[in-house]
Amino acid sequence: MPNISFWYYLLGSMSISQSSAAPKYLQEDEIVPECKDLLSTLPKEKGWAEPHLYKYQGFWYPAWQFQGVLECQQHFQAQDTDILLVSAPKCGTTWLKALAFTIINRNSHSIDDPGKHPLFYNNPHDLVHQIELESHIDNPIFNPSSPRLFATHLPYISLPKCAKNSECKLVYICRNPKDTFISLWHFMNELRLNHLASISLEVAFDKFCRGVSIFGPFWDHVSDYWEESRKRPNKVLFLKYEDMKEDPNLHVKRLAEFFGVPFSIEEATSGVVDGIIKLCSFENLSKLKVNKDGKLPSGVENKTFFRRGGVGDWKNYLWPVMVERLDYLTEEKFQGSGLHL
Ligand code: PAP
Repeated sequence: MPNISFWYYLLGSMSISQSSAAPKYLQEDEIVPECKDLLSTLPKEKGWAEPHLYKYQGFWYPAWQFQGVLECQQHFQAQDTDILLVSAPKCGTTWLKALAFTIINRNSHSIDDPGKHPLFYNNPHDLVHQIELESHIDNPIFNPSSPRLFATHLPYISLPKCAKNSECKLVYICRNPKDTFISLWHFMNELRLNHLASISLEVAFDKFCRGVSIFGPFWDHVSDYWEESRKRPNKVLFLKYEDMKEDPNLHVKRLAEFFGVPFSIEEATSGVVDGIIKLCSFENLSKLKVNKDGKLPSGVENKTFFRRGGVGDWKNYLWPVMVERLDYLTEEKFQGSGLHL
C-alpha cells in the first residue's frame, strides 16, 4: 500500500491540478483494489471538497483517508511509552503538537534560543505525524526516540487495538462545535481548486449537523474520548481548546505532568513554562517564515493551519437559527455526560 497522507496528498494534488483536468483527490480510481471493494459496500454521501465521504465504523472519510485508516489499523504498533495526540479536525491539533513536542523535548531542544528551536524551521505537522496518514510498513519516521509522539484524528472505536490496550497515553483536545465548524468550513474551501465552486456555509452546516464531515460525527468523536477519559484518567487526558486559551500556564503544566516530565521548581521559576507558551502561541507560529511561505512535503501550504486562532469567530458567520440548531444538538448529544462545550 502506498505511503498516503490525505492532507498532503490533497494539497500536493492541487498544485499538479492547476495544469491537469482534475486533481487526483477528486478522483477515486487510485485506491488499491482491496480498499475499493470495501468502499463499494459502505454508505456514501457527497463530500465537502472530495467527491464522496464514506461511512466506516460510524464515522465519515474520503476515499484516500479511508485507505490510510485501514493501513493504520492493520499495521500501527503502539508501544507503552508512546504518546498519542488525538483530535477531531480543527480542534487545536497544530497547537497541541507544538506544545507537546516542545514540552517533551525541552532538554534536547532548549527554548532559550527560539531561533534554533525545530519549531522555527518546521511546521508542527512536520514534527508530529498523524498515524493514519503515513505508511507503517518499514517507515523510519515511526521509529523516533522514546517517548514516541504521534497524532491522530481517528475516533476511539477505530483506534488500532494496540493503542487502546497498551499503556500508551492519549491526549484528546476538543473545541466548541461552532468554532470547529467554521474553521473546518474555511479549511475545506482552501482545499478546493480555484475553478471549483466553494461549498456554501449552509450546505456544509447541514452536513456537519448530520455528522457528515471528515472524521465526523463531531459529537460522537468527542463523546467517546470523554467517556474513556472518565473511565481511565491516567490513560486519557481530556482538554478543551477554550480552557487552554484561557489558562495556558495551567494546561502546559498539566501536559508535562501527564507526560511524566513535570517542570522542576527551577524551571517553574525561571520562566520555562511561559517561554513554551510564547514559542507555541498562534501569534508566534503564524508569523514565522516557515508557516507563512512553507509547505508540507507534498505541497500543503503551512499557512492553511493558521487562520485566526481565537475563540468565538462563529459569531461572524452563523445565523441565530444555525446557532440554535448546533446548541440544541450539542446539548442533546452530551446530555447527562457532564461534558459542556
Ligand atoms: P488540523 O486538525 O487540520 O491539524 P487544527 O490545528 O486542529 O487543524 O485547527 C486549526 C485551527 O487551530 C485554526 O483555527 P481557526 O480556523 O479558528 O483560526 C488555527 O488558527 C488554530 N491554531 C493553529 N495554531 C494555533 C496556536 N498555536 N494556538 C491557537 N490556535 C491555533
